Amino acid sequence: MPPAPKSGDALFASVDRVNAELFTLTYGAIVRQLLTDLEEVEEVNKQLDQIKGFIFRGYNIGTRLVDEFLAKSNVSRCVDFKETADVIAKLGFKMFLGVTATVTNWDVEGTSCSIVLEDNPLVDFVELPDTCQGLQYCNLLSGVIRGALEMVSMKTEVTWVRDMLRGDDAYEMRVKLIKQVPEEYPYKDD
Ligand code: MYR
Repeated sequence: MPPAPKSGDALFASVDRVNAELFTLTYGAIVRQLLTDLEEVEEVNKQLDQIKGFIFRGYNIGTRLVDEFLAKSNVSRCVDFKETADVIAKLGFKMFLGVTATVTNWDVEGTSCSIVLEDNPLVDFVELPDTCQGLQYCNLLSGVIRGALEMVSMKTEVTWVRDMLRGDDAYEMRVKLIKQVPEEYPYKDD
C-alpha cells in the first residue's frame, strides 16, 4: 500500500529537518574553510564568535535572532536575568535548534549560570581530528547568546566549560552577566 499523504504539518516538519541539516552541514563547511584559511585554531575560535563582518559569526546572528524570537514567541520582558536564562534555554533553543537546554549552577548573586545541552544538532556529523583539538566548534552558539542578550540590554560573557567534541559528557556554556543597562524612556515628562 502506498504511504499515506503527508499532512501539512508533517511536510513542514520534514522541511524544517532538511533546513536544520543544511545549516549544520553549511556551518561545518565554513568551520573547515576557516581552519584552512586562518591555520590557527585560536583565530578560528574568535572568528566564530565575533562581532564584525561575516554572516556566520555568532554575535551577528544573535543580534538579529532576538527580534525574530520576540516577535514569534510573544514573550514579554523578563523580570530578571534568571527568567531570561530560562527563556533562552526553554524557548530560544527550541525555536532555533529544536532542542531544549537546562539552566543550572547559579552563583549566589544570581548573575552567572550554566546552560547545559544534552543534545546539540550543530554537531551532528562532526568529529574533530587530532589537529584541531583546541577548536571551540560551538562558538557560534555562545556568540548568538551574547549578541541576543546585548540587544535586550544585558552585556554578558559566554564561555564553554564542557564540550562533547572534546570528550566531555555534555555541552555546557557559562553565561555571566557583566552589566545590565537600564532602558531609558525616550521622552521627558515635562
Ligand atoms: C526580555 O526582553 O527580557 C526577554 C529576553 C529574551 C531573550 C531571548 C533571546 C533568545 C535568543 C535565541 C537563542 C538561540 C540559541 C540557539
